[in-house]
Amino acid sequence: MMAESNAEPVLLRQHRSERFLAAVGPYSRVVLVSHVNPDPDALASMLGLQTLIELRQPGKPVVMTVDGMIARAENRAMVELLPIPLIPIEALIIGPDDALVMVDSQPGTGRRASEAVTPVAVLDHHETGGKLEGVHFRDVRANLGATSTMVTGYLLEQNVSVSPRLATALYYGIDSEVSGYPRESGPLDDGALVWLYPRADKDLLARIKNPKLSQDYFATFQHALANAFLYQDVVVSWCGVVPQPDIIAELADFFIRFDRVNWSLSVGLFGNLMKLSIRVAHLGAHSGEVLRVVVDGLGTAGGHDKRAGGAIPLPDTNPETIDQTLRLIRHRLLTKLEIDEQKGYRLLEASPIIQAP
Ligand SMILES: [Mn+2]
Repeated sequence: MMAESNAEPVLLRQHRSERFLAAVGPYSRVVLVSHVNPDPDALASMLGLQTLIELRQPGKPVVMTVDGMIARAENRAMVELLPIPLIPIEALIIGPDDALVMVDSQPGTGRRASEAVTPVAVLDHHETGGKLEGVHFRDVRANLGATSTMVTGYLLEQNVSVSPRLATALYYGIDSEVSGYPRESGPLDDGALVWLYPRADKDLLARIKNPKLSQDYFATFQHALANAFLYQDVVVSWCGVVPQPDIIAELADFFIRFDRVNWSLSVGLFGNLMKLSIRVAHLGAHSGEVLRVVVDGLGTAGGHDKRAGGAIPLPDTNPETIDQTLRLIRHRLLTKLEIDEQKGYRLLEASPIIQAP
């Protein structure tokens, strides 16, 4: 395990969970926020902290919010089936009596729609360093696979009894973050998974993991497969206009499994945002750094070692604007990876279409 980076020995004698509760203690309400289009780790972390605060500081309202949308079908199933009541962040007025708690994200990383209020507490596991000045409580551990692992630790420290609903959420929050290969996780993540699994509702978990998918999901895969290009061990796929932004990450995950590639970049358009997702087949690639170079001056990016995401706001969505931006992104990525752009070719030939039966 990596050493603690910024912890002072005196503070370590107190549980993190106690320091967290002390930080939100003086406020009359807690507002939990996360990154745009929250993922299962963000959702489960909010649910866990809500349970913790409601038990230890009874009577205090704790609000869970959504910034953007619940995009992936799995995430929608999680929110609907558990359920997780969320309030759109733009519908809230955050005042001086509110403790803003940010999970699975850090201020000033471009992952949120608004940074108007400085959080009282930040819990995160991303390598993308944010602006943490003025943040009273910070628990940032990039050596962990999930924020849900931290929250599970807090619940254990505070002897909170974890319901099947919460255990299911936290288990899926961690599992969905660490199930890729190679794994970006540590013994604490595994310990949390082992502790949560017997407590989780396995039927509910199975329903969350296997939601029904709409036709546009398959159409996006078709588009991305038909518009995937190889440059040595890099595959760049253009997903077109996507029905929801998270599918771009799903396609990057899909293409990185191709046995001839080590880098996968998927790009798609959602509204006027060009969204990018990168995956690397090995650890030590610092893909977040690479993607930041790729979008420099155009947009924002960040993430983990072998997984990263970014977004570029386009002035318009004319085909020429899209085409120029795509070319620039591809050029920058291949230059950074020292790959000859001229040697690219289409991943698949057009497939024959049979007569409808
Ligand atoms: Mn996370």
